[in-house]
Amino acid sequence: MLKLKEKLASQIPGLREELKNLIGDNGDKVISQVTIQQLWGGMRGVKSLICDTSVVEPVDGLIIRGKSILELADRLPEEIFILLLTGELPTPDELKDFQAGLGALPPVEEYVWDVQRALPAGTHPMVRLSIGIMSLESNSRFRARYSEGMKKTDYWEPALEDASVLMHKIPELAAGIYRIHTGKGDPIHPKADLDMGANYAYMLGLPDPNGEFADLMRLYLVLHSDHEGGNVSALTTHVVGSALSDPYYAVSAGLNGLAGPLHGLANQECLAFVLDIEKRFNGVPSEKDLTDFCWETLNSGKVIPGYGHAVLRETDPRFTAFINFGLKHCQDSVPFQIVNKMFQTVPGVLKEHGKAANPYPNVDAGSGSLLYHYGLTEFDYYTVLFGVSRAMGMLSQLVLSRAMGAPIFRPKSISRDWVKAQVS
Ligand code: CMX
Repeated sequence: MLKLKEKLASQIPGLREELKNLIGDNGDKVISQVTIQQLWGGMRGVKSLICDTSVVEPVDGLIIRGKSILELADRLPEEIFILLLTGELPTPDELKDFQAGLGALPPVEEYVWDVQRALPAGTHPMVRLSIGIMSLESNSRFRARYSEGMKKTDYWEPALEDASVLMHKIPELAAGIYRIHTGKGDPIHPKADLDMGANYAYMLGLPDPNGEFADLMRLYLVLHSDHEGGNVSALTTHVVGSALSDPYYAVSAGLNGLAGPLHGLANQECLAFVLDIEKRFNGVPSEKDLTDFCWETLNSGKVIPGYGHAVLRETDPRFTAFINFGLKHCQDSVPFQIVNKMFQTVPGVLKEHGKAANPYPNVDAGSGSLLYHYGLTEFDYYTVLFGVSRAMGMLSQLVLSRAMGAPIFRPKSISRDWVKAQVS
């Protein structure tokens, strides 16, 4: 891990200098404006945040540090974390150093499992994950260093230490949560010689005779890792971190946002939708039956999960990556066939419905059918997988915010009366 710290230490002074000059030379230039519609419209499209780890383009989708997500689909999650942080994919040496550093960290403490076991059986796995991360907080180096008195320019160092510990512990925590929540047995400790995706698959304890499930886990962790700074979980993490609450508080808060059905929980809803279809039609429905089912859903006031997006206006390339994986490995799976059928049918229905700005699938539309195929059938757990991956984006954004000395977040709110007076 030393090489990652050294790389960041060598980059940060230049980045700070660049930022100082950018603001010094152009601080009063206007880059965005806010309409009244946007005020009440979730601030959609208002350029008011900085996020250097990734951007989301309406048509091309997720771009991490200049590289499209499809270009990165075969990489390891650890490589993506380093790319997010530094803007560069690691050399084999840098990767090895980082993996060895993570592997040398201690496992999740036993008391954390006691906390998990004490929770009632009906506790949602996302609640377990959030509580689990908070129960690890006593490890925070950021909080310890801050209370000792630390220079602002040093904040990023303990933030990186916390981020690394969380990168190491979250997969183990999440896998243990799966085993406790589903009654499958005690948590399984990580193996030091496995990469993050393979380790996560191993710790979940599901059979994986040919390593395909580990491949899926690597892909899953890569595809969900980051999605710029304005989505609910990234923004929440940023806001909480800006108060100098340590990364444990900030990531736990971000995950609470991810747990919402319009955000990360959509993946659990998607598979429920697919299985409803399978049950209703006793298999893969005809196009006509599926169209009628979608209209029934829309006419009852519900959304079609996995379709639409606040920024994307085309098929999400992350969905494409999952479909490609499914076509290679899961063609016999009925839920996967239904996902494919939906892909051919739902955009037409949503276009005719005329409300959704984007009638195409997002990342959540396909992933559940693949997990289901490999025996991960408890779909209330799916958002936890999303969270394990998204923690990489949250943590890298946090470290960079501390490195750049980001101030406490405090936009100005105005009252409805103020707006009325303004327009009258
Ligand atoms: N099915 C039915 N109606 C939809 C729809 C869908 N999949 N997507 C959007 N709409 C509707 C909205 O509900 C909204 O209706 P109202 O005007 O009646 O409120 C209208 O179309 C306009 O919405 P939009 O501008 O297209 O979408 P938003 O930016 O407001 O919301 C999102 C984006 C993702 C919340 C929305 O598309 C949605 O609810 N999709 C289904 C849930 C989902 O898949 N979420 C996962 C997103 C990815 C993630 O963050 O993890």
